[in-house]
Amino acid sequence: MNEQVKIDIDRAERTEKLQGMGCKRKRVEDIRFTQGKGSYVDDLKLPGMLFGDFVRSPHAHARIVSIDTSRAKALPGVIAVLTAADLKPLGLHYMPTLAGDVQAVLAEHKVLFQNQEVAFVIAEDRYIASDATELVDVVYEALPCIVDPFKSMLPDAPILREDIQDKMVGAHGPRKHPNHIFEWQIGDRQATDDVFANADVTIKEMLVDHRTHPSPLETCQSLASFDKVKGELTLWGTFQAPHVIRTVVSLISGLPEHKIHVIAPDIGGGFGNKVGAYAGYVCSVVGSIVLGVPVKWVEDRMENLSTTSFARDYHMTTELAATKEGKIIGMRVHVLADHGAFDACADPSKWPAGFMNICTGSYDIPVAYLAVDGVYTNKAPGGVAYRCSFRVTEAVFAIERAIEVLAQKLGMDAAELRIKNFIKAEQFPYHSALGWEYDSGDYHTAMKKAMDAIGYTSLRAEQAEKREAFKRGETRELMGVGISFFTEIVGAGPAKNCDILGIAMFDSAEIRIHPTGSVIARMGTKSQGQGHETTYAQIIATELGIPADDIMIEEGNTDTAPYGLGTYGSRSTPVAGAATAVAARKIKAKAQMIAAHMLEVHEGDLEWDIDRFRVKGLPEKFKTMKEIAWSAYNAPPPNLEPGLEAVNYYEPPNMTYPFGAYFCVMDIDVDTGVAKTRRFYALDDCGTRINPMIIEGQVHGGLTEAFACAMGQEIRYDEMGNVMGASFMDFFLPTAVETPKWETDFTVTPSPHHPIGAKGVGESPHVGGVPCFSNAVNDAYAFLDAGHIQMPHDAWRLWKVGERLGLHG
Ligand code: MCN
Ligand code: CUM
Repeated sequence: MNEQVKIDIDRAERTEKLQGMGCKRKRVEDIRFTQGKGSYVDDLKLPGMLFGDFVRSPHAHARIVSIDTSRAKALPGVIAVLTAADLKPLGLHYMPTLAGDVQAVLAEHKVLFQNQEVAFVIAEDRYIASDATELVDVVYEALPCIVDPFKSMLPDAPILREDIQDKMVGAHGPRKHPNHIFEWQIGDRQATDDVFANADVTIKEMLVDHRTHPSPLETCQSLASFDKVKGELTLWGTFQAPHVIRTVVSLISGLPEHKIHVIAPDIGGGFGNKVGAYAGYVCSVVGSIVLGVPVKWVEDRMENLSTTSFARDYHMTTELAATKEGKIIGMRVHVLADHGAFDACADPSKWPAGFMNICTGSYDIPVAYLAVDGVYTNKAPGGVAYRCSFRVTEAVFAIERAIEVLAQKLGMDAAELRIKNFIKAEQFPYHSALGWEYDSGDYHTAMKKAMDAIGYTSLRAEQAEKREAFKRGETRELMGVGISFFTEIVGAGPAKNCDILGIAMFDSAEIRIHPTGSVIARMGTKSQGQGHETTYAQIIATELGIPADDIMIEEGNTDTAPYGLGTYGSRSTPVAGAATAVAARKIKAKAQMIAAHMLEVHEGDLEWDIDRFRVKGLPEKFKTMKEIAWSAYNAPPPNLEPGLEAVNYYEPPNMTYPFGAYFCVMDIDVDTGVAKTRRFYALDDCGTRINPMIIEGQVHGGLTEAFACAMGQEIRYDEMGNVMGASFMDFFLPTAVETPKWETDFTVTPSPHHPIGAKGVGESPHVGGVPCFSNAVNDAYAFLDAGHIQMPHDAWRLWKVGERLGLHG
């Protein structure tokens, strides 16, 4: 074997040992998860711990005439019953929301949605607490309610929020009606109107992204323990953003922030449901402060589905203008956003409609205008949840459905229309009409790869034949080909436009190398299943040449982790992932000085080689990172402090813009409305890929949730404001039986501004998946002049489409 081959093998072996970036490293957290050894909030048991449960409103809108807690208090085992009257003297009957509104912790004079929190019973165990909630006597006087957001701002609509009815300027400007929350506008209205007035072809469609819910396996929960002697509060909870919760608790309780210890242990799925602050958290804290013992609150499934953060409920009037050749020349969108009874959207402060203005999508659209009106209704609050990237789900749904509607009007193939309008690779960084700077992309390459993989041309040929056969009465099956080419915007975000409660949306990493060369690293983010313990270690492994197995990642304890804004909006990789790389590089710079001292050469004479610094031209003279670590504690160079650690707070210069090309082939039985997904192909480009296996897992999960939303999931209300989908009897949660098989693929277009070129991926499959399914369904019926068919596409609704089109004979 010649010398070079030996060197190559040695380097390959050393690289493999690291299990660094690009490696399909197995998820280290799964060892405990698959053995049932995870530690969740409900696993925590403290001495003397009590349990809280809510009395909830049966009405969607009603006046509270009286609350009598005496029967409940008399039940043995009941310790206390809190109502708004108890919280009011503490100033805690309302809490601030992340959207600049206030939300009732316990309802005072009125209830505004079904299952709203009215009283909090604290008892010796959960069952007693639950029994006692039925003994709290509340007298209500029902009021007319608003379920349809289009009726919110009618002149004679009942005023929902009497607490702010005189406040005609909200957190985001003037309010047009007492039930109006905000109007948000962006883009050049006049120029857009002019383009529409003169366009060859225009389309206009009301696209509804219906209300749904993330429904993580583990519901929202908290455990508060107040130490009266030390004046310290420890709060365990299902928090996607533990530091933000600490700050919020400090601001609303008046407890100094250093005396609040927030801990998010293992979390059984978040999906955006665990970003906001909930009444249950506040009540467990107040309960513990008042009683001096730990108080736990654990939501049940119905409470989770009907009260904590819902998703979507965007009613989007979407218009496109184009030339007759199919060049899109303008976009105009008006959104009516149903925010429920309180504006508790978890958006960055300046973005009341999230990043909805990414709605020009992957296309080079010269002018656009977007206006969003947020309104109150008698429904649960929330809105930003469920793999949404701050309303990018809605934005992508709007553009990807609209482009199909336009293709149909133009009589053009939907893939061809997309390709014709794509932003070209050489246009990046691309400035969109609605204000974003897309960092990088190569849409044409991705689209071509996807079309070849799915066999697009032959699918269309097969579809044409099937349509003819259907018309001849030879088959009762319709075939749809769904396409979605999405552009995401993740990694909130640059301080110039992203903050939460005034705190800039940076994130952080602290890396500490121990004398023996093993590592602990702590982040400001918090995994809920995304595999952070596995993947951050891979970044460090590659950057510092230390095996990932020697690196422990810790998140979720605000006492030990550096301040960070948490995990949502697929921001962990774009922001904390960048912080990790930068902190590692700081360590590496110091390590180089130590290595130079050890090898008695000048720093500039050293070069990095996988896991060591070696002397240029003398590869046999080297010091491994492990050796350097020992030296850092044992004999650091003179004038250099001992130790080897670094922290970085990373403020991203821009967002990252992942993208993808998705195709779905669907067969629908017109007589039953049953839709079968024959194939689903997803090509994702998230820049540099840290762990391809975790990415694939993220894509599988996100697509499964996209399938759920598009094909059946819904939080529906009847005209009385009764929530119809608040249990898994009614709310569609796909199992392995219904879930299609996923085909995944990728291209790699690194982010030019991210230290390792990585973009986020966690939400992409959901963002791209929902319109892909809906487009497949719509495409199946398109040749029958069905018009736009609204989601969700469950069998009952598709059967009704068949009825409406007279297909059932
Ligand atoms: N990753 C990678 N290479 C990339 C990008 C990401 O290997 N180029 C890996 C990351 O290292 C990380 C995972 O993929 O392990 C997701 O990373 P990222 O896209 O940065 O997203 P976050 O970690 O910030 O996760 C948030 C995102 C959101 S907002 C929702 S909602 C969602 C999602 O993640 N909720 C989830 N995926 C989820 N997956 C699980 N299991 N549970 C949830 O609650
Ligand atoms: Cu919008 S759901 Mo995720 O951002 O936690």
